[in-house]
Order: sequence, then structure tokens, then C-alpha cells
Amino acid sequence: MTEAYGGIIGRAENREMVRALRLPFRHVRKLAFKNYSHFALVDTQPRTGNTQLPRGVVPDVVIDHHPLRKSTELALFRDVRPDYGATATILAEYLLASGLRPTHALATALVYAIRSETQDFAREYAGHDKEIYDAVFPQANHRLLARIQTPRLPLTYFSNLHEALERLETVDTLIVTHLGAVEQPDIVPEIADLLLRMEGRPGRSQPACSTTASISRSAPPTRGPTPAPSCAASWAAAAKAAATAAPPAAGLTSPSSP
Ligand SMILES: [Mn+2]
Repeated sequence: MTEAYGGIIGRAENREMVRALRLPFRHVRKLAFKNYSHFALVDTQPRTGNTQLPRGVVPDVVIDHHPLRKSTELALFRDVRPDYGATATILAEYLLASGLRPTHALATALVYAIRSETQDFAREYAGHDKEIYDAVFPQANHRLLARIQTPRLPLTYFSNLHEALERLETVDTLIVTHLGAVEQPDIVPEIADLLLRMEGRPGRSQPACSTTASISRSAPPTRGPTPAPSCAASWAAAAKAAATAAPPAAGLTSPSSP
């Protein structure tokens, strides 16, 4: 069995998780699809923007928490629950129901996945997630969990941050900055998240901010700072700009036949 991902593992937390838990992920680019006879998609569905499965391949299994897609109905086994905050919760439910005890590494990964996907249970539909979280939490390695949640940051993070702060402008309730060319697209929502915490001008109730960047390697046209109607929208716009250049990492598991 091979566990594969697409796009890039960008966020420092995610990179630290792969390192600290020694997760044996492989990039889909390096897989010879013809060597596999069964495919499972996790946290994504066929023919969506973040799916790395070639168009002609119908997955056997789809497990996800995003709204059900028509293309998923072709899968032999599908379990799509949009009322769950994290796909990790659904998988952990299967694990616990089977009577298997998760390893420390797996429990740590599940705890981190549920926390980050539900934004620390801030989303209103996180009821199932909290229950499973509590069940696996005692098994987690708390030293490794702390390392994942406050990871070491590369030098480029600080130079991007410096750039962002240098070019920062605030107009009315809007915060705008331009990062210029970045190597790592996830830096855009990361800095937008940080700027959202600014006190004063943009009220928490109706904040507005915009972070823009061009991605150096895949080089889409440089986007000028566009005032956004609300923070949620501008965050999404920033994230979307990054996604066009490099699709976000999506889980893809394919049990091997030979
Ligand atoms: Mn998800």
C-alpha cells in the first residue's frame, strides 16, 4: 500500500508533522498508476480541484467531509459526511470501531488533524469531532504534538513577513499588503491570518484585509492589491491565487495490488 499526496506540503506545521511522525508519504507524481489496482481518496473527491487522481481512474473508496459530488457516486464504497469538521474524524471512527488502538504517531496525527481542520472546534458542526478527539487524545505523543504546533520556521518565512510588514497599508477597515514573488504559496494565507489579528482599525466584527502575492516558480501574472469586501473573501481570494499555481495537498491512498 502506498500513501500519496498531491500539490505541496507547504505549511511549516504540516512539514513538521511529516518529519516528526516519520510519515511515509510519496508524491503522486512519482507513482506509476498502472502498478496499482485499487485507489482510495481521502479528504477529496474525484474530479475536484484538489484531486490528483488521473481523470480516467475511478476510485474504489472515497472518504470525505466536503459536499457530495456527482462523480463520487461511481465509487464502490463512499462515505461522505459534510456535517463533520474533519475527514480524520471519520477515519478515526472506523479505527476505533474496529477495536484497534491507534499507535502514538497515528493518534498524534489525528489530534493535530482534527484541531487544525475544525480551527480548534470553532466551527459549529464539530460535535462528532470533539468526541473522537477526546477518545484519541490520551494516546497522542504530547511532546511531538507541541513540536508540530510550534514548528521551526524557514528563513524565507521571516523575509516574506518582513516584506509584508514593510508594504503594509491600512485604509479605513482594510489592511492591504503585497508579498511580491513567493516560493511557497501557503505563506499567503499564513500572513493574512496573522494580519487579521491586528488590533484597532479593522474591527473584529467586520474586518477586511488583503494579502497578495505572485508565486515565483509557476509564475502567474502578478496580482495587484485588490480591496476585498470582507476578510473571509480576501483570505479565500489569496488562498485561491495560491491554489491555481500549486494545488493544495490532498490525501490519496492507493492500496497496491502486487
Ligand atoms: Mn478537509
